[in-house]
Amino acid sequence: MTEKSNLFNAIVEGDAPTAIDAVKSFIESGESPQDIMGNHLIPAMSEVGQRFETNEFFVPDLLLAGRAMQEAMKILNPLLRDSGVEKVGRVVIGTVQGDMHDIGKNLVASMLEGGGFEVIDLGVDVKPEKFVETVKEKKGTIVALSALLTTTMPQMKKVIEALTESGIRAESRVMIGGAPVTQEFAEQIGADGYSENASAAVALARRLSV
Ligand code: B12
Repeated sequence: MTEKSNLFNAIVEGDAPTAIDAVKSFIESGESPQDIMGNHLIPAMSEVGQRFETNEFFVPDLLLAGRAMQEAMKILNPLLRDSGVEKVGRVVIGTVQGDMHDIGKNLVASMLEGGGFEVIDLGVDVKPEKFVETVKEKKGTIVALSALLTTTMPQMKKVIEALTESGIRAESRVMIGGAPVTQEFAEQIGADGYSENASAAVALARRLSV
């Protein structure tokens, strides 16, 4: 078995100790934290999602895979934080109100940190006012919203409305993502950008911060 499939399988199977060892050995062999995430961890979580969709996996499998992923990220996060030489911008990220999914949001946050952004992670189930409060602290902050439920997607529009009502919409930038979110939806609610995955989110944030 190759190391790549070792890490991929460890995440899919929710085997945290093997995932940790595999991540360490990738770091030792010189693979960048961004590549470890993009080439192994994200594809593994996508596989977990697909297996759930096809009833091959159930909630306990998801939780185990999510935990293995978090353990792997604990090793990568400090490296990602240190890899950006100079901060290129500030992002406040969170999963919108009513939504508890955070695996994808956490990946985006880590990739943004690795891409040189200062990231303020508000967690899950975040109220629109909380985003507004954090944006007010500093001009030019990018708001990154995640939603995994079709029922919570309208909350993204609520955040944009709250920014408008507070008079800070013009000076902020809003990017959105999550499995059910599309470019079309982003345009519909007046978001400034959408990206499909964590790697593309970094390029998008860079575009929005110029
Ligand atoms: C894992 C999971 C859970 C876990 C969450 C654990 C956690 N800590 O996050 C648990 C078991 C807790 C869970 C609970 C529920 N879940 Co759930 N869950 C999933 C599952 C299988 C995978 C999601 C995931 O983590 N994917 C892997 C990550 C890496 O992908 P991602 O999140 O899409 O993120 C990527 C991109 O979208 C993007 N991205 C994400 N966020 C952002 C943000 C920005 C700004 C940008 C630019 C990009 C971006 O980048 C990420 C990395 O590339 C999905 C199915 C699926 N295929 O999506 C169902 C799914 C989302 N869940 C679903 C449901 C219904 C629920 C529950 C309501 C179940 C229930 N009956 O209780 C609850 C809801 C609880 C709540 N209030 O939120 C449905 C939603 C259906 C719908 N149409 O809305 C899905 C689609 C499953 C299904 N087919 O039924 N779930």
